[in-house]
Amino acid sequence: MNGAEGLIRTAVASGVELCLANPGTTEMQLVAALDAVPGIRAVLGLFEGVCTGAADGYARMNGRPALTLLHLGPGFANGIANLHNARRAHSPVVNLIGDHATWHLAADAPLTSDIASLAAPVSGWVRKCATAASLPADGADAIAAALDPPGQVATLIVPQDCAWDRVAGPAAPVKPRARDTVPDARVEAAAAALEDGSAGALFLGGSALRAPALRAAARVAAATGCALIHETFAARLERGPGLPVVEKLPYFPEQAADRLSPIVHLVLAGAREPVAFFGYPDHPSRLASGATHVHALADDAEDVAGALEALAQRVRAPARVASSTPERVGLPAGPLTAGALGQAIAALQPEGAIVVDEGATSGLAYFALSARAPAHDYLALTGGAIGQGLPTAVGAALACPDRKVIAFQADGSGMYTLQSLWTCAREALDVVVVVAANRAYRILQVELARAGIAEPGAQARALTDLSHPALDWVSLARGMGVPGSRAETAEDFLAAFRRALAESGPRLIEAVLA
Ligand SMILES: Cc1ncc(C[n+]2csc(CCOP(=O)(O)OP(=O)(O)O)c2C)c(N)n1
Repeated sequence: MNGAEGLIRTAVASGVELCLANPGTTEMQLVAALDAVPGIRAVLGLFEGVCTGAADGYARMNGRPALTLLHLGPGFANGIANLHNARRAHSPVVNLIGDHATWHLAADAPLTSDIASLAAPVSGWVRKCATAASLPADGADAIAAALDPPGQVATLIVPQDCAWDRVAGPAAPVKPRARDTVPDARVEAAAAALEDGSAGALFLGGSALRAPALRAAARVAAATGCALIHETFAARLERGPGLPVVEKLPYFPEQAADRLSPIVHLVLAGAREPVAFFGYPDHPSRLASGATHVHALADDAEDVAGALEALAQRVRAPARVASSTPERVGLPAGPLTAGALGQAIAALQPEGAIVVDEGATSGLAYFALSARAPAHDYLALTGGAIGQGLPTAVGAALACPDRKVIAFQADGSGMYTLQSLWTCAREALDVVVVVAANRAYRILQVELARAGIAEPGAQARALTDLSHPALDWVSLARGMGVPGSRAETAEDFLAAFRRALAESGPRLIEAVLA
């Protein structure tokens, strides 16, 4: 077999089941190998940011890496923003990037570029395959590297001659490293801090937002009275009956600092110490003041759930705590404000939904309103690089074909990777896209005001306005094979959302906000 087939056979043996691809000439052997070897579903994305964001969403829901198949430096570069988000989400992803044949690089043909330099900032592991003979083992190493706790982006550059030259066969899968156990001393220190009678909080992130860790955290809270707060942008937060309602740390630094200021002991589990999203004059980067003692219980690469369980035992927590019961918010009526939109989604989202929130300013109300909705997963924009929502919804739907995916999508961010809609249609993905059409880069208008620009000039207004011309999302969706409708009142939206939830396959609702 050739190197490409050896690599794909290795990937199948390693448990890989999905390849999100936008290939070119240098990937033709790899494309052919996806047919020669059964076991990997190949899904075309019409822009590389769709492929990389979908790999992120898939990993968040499935825990296993998908392959991306990308074309040299420029193709990879188109996928970097969502790999940045994947890196922040600690998602395992394996990028396969075809490159020119080793001997052709010296010719400096038009598509030649320094791929390794492009890959480095978003990849925890980068290797360029040297010969066909090593390609299958390089693939096994890449997959194990992606799964290295807590999960990371691994990038394998595959010169085309390595893909077409003959190899002896596939390589054996490499066992990924296990998470390290947290030393007792840290559990002890966290317990002492939370039991000393002053205000304490567990600050949760990464794998601490998954059910087993959340249940242990709830028990710690029951025993010590500590608050449960989670990082502002969760890769995957499990919510629902049996799980505690966890507060989200506010986004704006003043509000976040206010929330943290009464806390004497802040214990980190799976999260790093919170910092401001941006630097502002006269505001420190750290959100906790000098009066708050920060204790690191567990890094996300460690056994966070085990550490929280050990902490629960150490503080003699009850074996179980009364859990939240599902509680639906009422139905909104009248003008379709962002609040009404969030309320409508929270009121109707089905049990088992996966909610991908790139609603930006329009999504703010939804989070609290859905706190007691039936069991669901909530996925946020981890790295601030917008254009993540629709691709992540694609990946979540590919990972969980039996669950309804709701993509709560701000319009400006949605335009970065709207080609995702075509992949939804082609793969018949069960995704309901709700576009919060405020026809503005609203957050940037807020930031202009925060920067003291009370009356933005014509250019500043133009650079934050999306209303001329207004985007016609129903037509954009139709053009990519997704049926859509437009809602202008809460009642309109409720009717359209009910219909979309009752049907299967992709649907889009443009919610024109009041
Ligand atoms: C890749 C990338 N490009 C640009 C930005 C800067 N940016 C942040 S928010 C934003 C606009 C968001 O508008 P929209 O998605 O419509 O949400 P809204 O603020 O209106 O709620 C932009 C351009 C970014 N964060 N990431």
